[in-house]
Amino acid sequence: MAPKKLKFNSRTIHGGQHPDKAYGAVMPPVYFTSTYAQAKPGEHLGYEYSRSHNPTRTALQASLASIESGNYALAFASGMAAIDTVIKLLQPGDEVISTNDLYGGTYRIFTKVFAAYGITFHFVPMGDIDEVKKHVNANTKLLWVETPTNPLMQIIDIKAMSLIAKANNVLLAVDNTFASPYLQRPLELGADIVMHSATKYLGGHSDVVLGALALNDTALVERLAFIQNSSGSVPGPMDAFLVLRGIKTLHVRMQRHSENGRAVAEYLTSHPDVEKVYWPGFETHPNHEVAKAQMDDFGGMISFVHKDNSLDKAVAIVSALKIFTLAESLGGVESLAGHPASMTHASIPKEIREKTGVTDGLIRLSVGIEDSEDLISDLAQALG
Ligand code: P1T
Repeated sequence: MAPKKLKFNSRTIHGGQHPDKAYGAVMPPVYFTSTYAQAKPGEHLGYEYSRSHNPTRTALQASLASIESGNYALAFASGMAAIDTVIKLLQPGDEVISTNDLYGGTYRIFTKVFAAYGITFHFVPMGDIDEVKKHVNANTKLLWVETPTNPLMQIIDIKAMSLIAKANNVLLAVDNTFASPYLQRPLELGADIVMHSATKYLGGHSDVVLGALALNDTALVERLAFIQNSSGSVPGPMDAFLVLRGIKTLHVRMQRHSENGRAVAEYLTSHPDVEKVYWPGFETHPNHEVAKAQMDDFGGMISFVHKDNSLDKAVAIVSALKIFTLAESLGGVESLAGHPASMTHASIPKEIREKTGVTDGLIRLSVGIEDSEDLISDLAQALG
């Protein structure tokens, strides 16, 4: 196994990996099997049943742990399955403090699924540290942070959240989907759990749905693995293989996503008909200093609003794009455009999402790794 001390780019390729024991295959075989032969009851080669463990998944988990600077990782059937498992650590009566701007599906599982089991969720502007402190009480068990947030690219100070969590004996989980570990490693900043929709930058090619958790604590990973095995929220071996393959080019892709993100964000800012551009790389971004301190670059996720800020205008722009594909999701090599109000954030009631700035006029871009000149020409023609 490659030493843990390797630098990040090397870890994307070698972290936790070793040639397969059977024939020395450099990439782990896709172990399509549900079960494993036992010589006698309980006497086996470390694998019993693929809901519990699978060698392809094990290889992916070792890679995920390595790139997130953690001791452990667990791979899940989806990002939502990973979130579901974290919340199942809680009991009725427990309270969670979460960002007020977050993926619509996360908001949905919190408010429509787990609230019914007696868990209370507070959605707070976590850029305001005092506001977070105000909501902590004896029942608080978890801080749920998304940074950058989806879709408004707010930046939450992970170190500051970790100080609050530690002072109050509360877990801190960070959804690192938008940044990826190339840009930000929350465990190094004091988080207890890092969560990913690996469907996005980790997979990187829009061909797989998978989720992940990474962490350091042995007792905690045992509890999470127990819940996962009990619920059965595991990915198949082919999906694990695809994400492992994606991770091997994460650093090269993220570098280009960040370069193209800057070029597109600067173009949009200079456009006379664009009213507002949300991208943490701008010095004028309200949390730019925190972003600079905790991220290595600013990535390829951008949201913007046309000066009309209307549903009709947003629909006209996203429908006119030719290189950007109008689609849910993000983080693939190809550029995608989305309309959060009607797509990814439709499950958040209009009055709540509009309060945080997710208006009907908001457009979200996942800037891919094409030539930035082509992406800018496409936006130019769509903006008319
Ligand atoms: O789609 P899934 O792999 O289950 O992951 C859910 C999820 C969790 N966290 C964040 C920050 C996410 O963005 C997502 C999924 N998001 C989209 C599909 C989207 O287009 O925003």
